Amino acid sequence: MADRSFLDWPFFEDRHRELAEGLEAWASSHLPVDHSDVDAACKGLVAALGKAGFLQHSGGKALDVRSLCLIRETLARHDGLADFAFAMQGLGMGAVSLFGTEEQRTWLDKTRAGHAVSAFALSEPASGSDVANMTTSAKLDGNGYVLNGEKTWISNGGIADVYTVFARTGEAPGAKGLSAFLVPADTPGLEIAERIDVIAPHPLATLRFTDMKLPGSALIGDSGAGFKVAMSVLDVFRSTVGAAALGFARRALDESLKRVTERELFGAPLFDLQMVQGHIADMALGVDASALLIYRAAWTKDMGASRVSREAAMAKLHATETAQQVIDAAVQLHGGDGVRKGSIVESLYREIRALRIYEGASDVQKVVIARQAMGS
Ligand code: COS
Repeated sequence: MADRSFLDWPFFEDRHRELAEGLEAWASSHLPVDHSDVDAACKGLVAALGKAGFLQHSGGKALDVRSLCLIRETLARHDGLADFAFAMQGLGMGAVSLFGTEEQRTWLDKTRAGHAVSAFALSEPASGSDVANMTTSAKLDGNGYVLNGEKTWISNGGIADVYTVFARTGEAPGAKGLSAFLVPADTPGLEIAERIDVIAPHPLATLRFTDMKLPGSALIGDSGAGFKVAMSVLDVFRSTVGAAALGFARRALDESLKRVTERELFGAPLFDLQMVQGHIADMALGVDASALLIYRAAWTKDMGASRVSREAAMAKLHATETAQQVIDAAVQLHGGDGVRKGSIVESLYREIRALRIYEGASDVQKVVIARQAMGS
């Protein structure tokens, strides 16, 4: 059983502790699910998480980042795909939660009930980290817009019912000429150009927009404010990526504690070897340090900070990099079983890697932290 003592930290209120306990009980009896058909598994997870009420936390005017982090951490500990399904409902609707109109918020009712799947379409073939360089365009046409371009690495691409799409509207060059749009998947002009297979499979696609007509009411936030909309959403959700990494790391530590107790070497449990104790100590320290950074960032945002770029970047960077090391140590402690296809630590080893890349690669988090440290 993973360490739960962190729930007593002053970052949390009783409602967080109740949420964590309730979700733990639900996850213990519902997860993991069968991953052989990831599209069906994800849709099923969204429906189940919606029915159980947990998706109510994924969006809305009062996004509580501590709840988002606790949910991601818990789900990731039980099933990476369940974490993914929950996270994308939040990220996909993040712009609507923070900046949406009442009409746009009707989509939130569906995504929070688990009746619709959402996605966040920011990255492009030639601009991932460099958001301000995107080329997908939304040209003004009467009261509406015409959307053309390509988005790639889009999680839930192909199964989403609704996309938040960022495009160049051209009010100014670079970051000041982008806008965000709410695009239902059945809008004519959207094509799933490619489905992408990755080492920890989940629904992922390249989207192509060809002369797609959007009404003026599709605009989320102000025109020209798309970059700030995207960054504000990422400020909320980056800490939660760290929380998912923390969940994977806690599971790796748990599995390792079992392994070093049960497995004997040279006539005694593995744990009797001091080098093994060294691994366990490094893993436990890494887990607690990550948790402190994550819940510090989440608490800071929940207390009303307008920007938590530094805190969120530190949390994501530290937690994802540390989880990679913790999981690698877990694989080592499991010996051959650690690389056996289908074993828990083998799947954690595949699951963690993408978290150091998506929603801002580790290198980008360092840029954010350094600029914040310089006060710029
Ligand atoms: N909240 C609100 N405003 C923000 C902000 C934030 N978190 N971050 C930046 N801004 C504002 C800046 O203040 C600046 O506005 P002013 O010119 O009015 O001061 C504007 O946005 C441009 O910011 P900046 O000059 O820092 O932009 P850059 O093009 O240099 O981009 C990085 C900075 C690299 C940090 C940004 O592009 C980034 O986070 N990239 C990673 C994107 C990502 O996560 N991609 C993965 C896709 S999602 S899976």
